[in-house]
Amino acid sequence: MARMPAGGFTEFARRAAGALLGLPALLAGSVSAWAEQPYDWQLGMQPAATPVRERIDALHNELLVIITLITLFVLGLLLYVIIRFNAKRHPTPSRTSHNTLLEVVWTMVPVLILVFIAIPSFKLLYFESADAHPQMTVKVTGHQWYWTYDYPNQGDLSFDSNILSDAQDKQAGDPRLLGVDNPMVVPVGEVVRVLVTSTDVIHSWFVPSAGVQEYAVPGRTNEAWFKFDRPGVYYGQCNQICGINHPFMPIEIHVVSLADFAKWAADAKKKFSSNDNGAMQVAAVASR
Ligand SMILES: [Cu+2]
Repeated sequence: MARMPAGGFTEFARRAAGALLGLPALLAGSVSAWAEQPYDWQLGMQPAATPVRERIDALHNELLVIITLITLFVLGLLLYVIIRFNAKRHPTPSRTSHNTLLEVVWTMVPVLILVFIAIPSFKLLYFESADAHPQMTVKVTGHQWYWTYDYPNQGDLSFDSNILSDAQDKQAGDPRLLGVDNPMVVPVGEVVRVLVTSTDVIHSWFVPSAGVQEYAVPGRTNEAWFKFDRPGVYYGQCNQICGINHPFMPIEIHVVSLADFAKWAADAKKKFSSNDNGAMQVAAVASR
């Protein structure tokens, strides 16, 4: 897997220049190498890797245009007031305190803008919430402070995913604090339903490039879905403050071909067959 090169500022300058010249296609070859994680001097968000994230980006860009126009309009009004009505040019101020038409307009226009924004926003919420035809399911369970992944379509395949040490990260080629011992593995191009829950406190399963952020609430199951459109390694983190080791429960997802997934699943079933680690670790934490 290609990794983000270390030359942070050079990459930033290259990317900024590309964006300014409107030649992002030139960089397309190197973008895939950046897809999986944040990098030094990053501008904007991580590249989208799923249809949900693409739509999130689209709404974000739409809102950016609206926000920019509103900000420029307000800036224009401010400048006009500052220049036209300052004490020197306008020594006797007007004593007008009400203007019905103006008041109706400045109430209604923001309401209409919000309604206009709400329509694509609700559409996106529905699109994100669930896919009616998932091809497989992975259950994600948050613990203080690691994740457990269950694959109900693969027998009772279940394993824990713990953070690696700095030395192990280096050895595995993982970015610091983002690598795990047992990553989640899913096939590329398949609609994967994730069921997210927790055994102790509220966690949040957050994978930026997938556009998934789902609360892991004890006694409750939340649902999300993703469909990765290209293979690779994608990273995420728990983003709900969940205790002292909150920053040390990363998420690592390997997106592989269907054939590789079948191979991995067969191996994983053997590897984790007698693995009762999850229950044991929870018991160990509980008895502390
Ligand atoms: Cu957490």
